[in-house]
Amino acid sequence: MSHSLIERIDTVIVDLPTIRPHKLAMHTMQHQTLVIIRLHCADGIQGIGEATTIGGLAYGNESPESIKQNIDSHLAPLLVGQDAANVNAAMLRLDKAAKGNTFAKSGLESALLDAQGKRLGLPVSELLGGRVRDSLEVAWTLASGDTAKDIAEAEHMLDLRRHRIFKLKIGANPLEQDLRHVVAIKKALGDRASVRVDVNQGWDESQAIRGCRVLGDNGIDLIEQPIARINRSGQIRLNQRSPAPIMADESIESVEDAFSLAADGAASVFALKIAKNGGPRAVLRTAQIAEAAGIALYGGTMLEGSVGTLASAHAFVTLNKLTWATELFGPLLLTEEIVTEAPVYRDFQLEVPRTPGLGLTLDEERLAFFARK
Ligand code: MUC
Ligand code: MG
Repeated sequence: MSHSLIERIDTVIVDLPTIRPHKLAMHTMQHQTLVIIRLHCADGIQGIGEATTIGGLAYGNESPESIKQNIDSHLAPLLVGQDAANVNAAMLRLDKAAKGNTFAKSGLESALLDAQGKRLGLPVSELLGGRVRDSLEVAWTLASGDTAKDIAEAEHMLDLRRHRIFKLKIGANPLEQDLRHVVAIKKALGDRASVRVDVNQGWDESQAIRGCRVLGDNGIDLIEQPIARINRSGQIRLNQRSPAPIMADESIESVEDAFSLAADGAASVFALKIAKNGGPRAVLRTAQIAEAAGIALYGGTMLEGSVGTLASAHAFVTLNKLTWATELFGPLLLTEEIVTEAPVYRDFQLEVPRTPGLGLTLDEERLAFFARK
């Protein structure tokens, strides 16, 4: 009998404050909520994972509460008694019994990989085939909602040598106001920074035709999810006419979505997110579809804390080419940590640990303090 049988899976919801309000088209975050997963194995190994979304149900189909409930009631019972060392068989078992739920599955797959890495003494990146780099360039999102504040924040990040790529959250304000905001920030930063926007589906096609042209003509490097994910034909048209590249984010809710976007020619860049594909292994399947289709890659985030951020990072360091870098800054948006040693950000990069598993240890006291009662 295997010693690596799964004995128990615990989930806890953790609410952590953000350093400032973070304004997206669909929601303003005042805090972030993480679902932390602990997978206990018979050999004494504990794997940790995280399943995190943005703004309750404002962003995706799963909320922190539904993620916890679905793991506790449906997914964990399928895994208890199974061999934690066979990640493939465990994830196939979940996929066979449960549709969708990619956020919950991503947290569980991360925990299985963390456990197996600890068991074998290998970093998760090596379980995923091996890393081709040790660190990842990380963008910062300017989303205070105020142009002057955003410029000051960008200047501060450049001075610190922490970020030189900035993504601006737009789509909530009238189009012309948003365009003035972005162009003013690009003017202030000039060639010292790459400036991109994320519209989070906030425009209709008529607005996007003008928005993409003005932004492209004013030096904006990348336009993320300008229109609704369901408007596939509009995305195809925009991808053909926009002077700046179009990146798909919300349009990808599964590996199958990635395939059909690639087949339709609906984007020239994919935002890779472990939560939206079902885990670090699943997101690499989307990356492989993109690579085969000549679509460029960007390492995306659902603003996870340290656990989810490093689960993403271990997958992204295995990729040959990340043309548009990453946005794995989630832990830096939070005022508090629930791990003993926070991920290291230095010289515009996130360093990806070479220690076993994800390379993180939960701080049990901090976790208990911030856990939702
Ligand atoms: C998104 O839509 O990309 C990523 C960075 C950020 O500020 O928000 C997220 C979600
Ligand atoms: Mg986005």
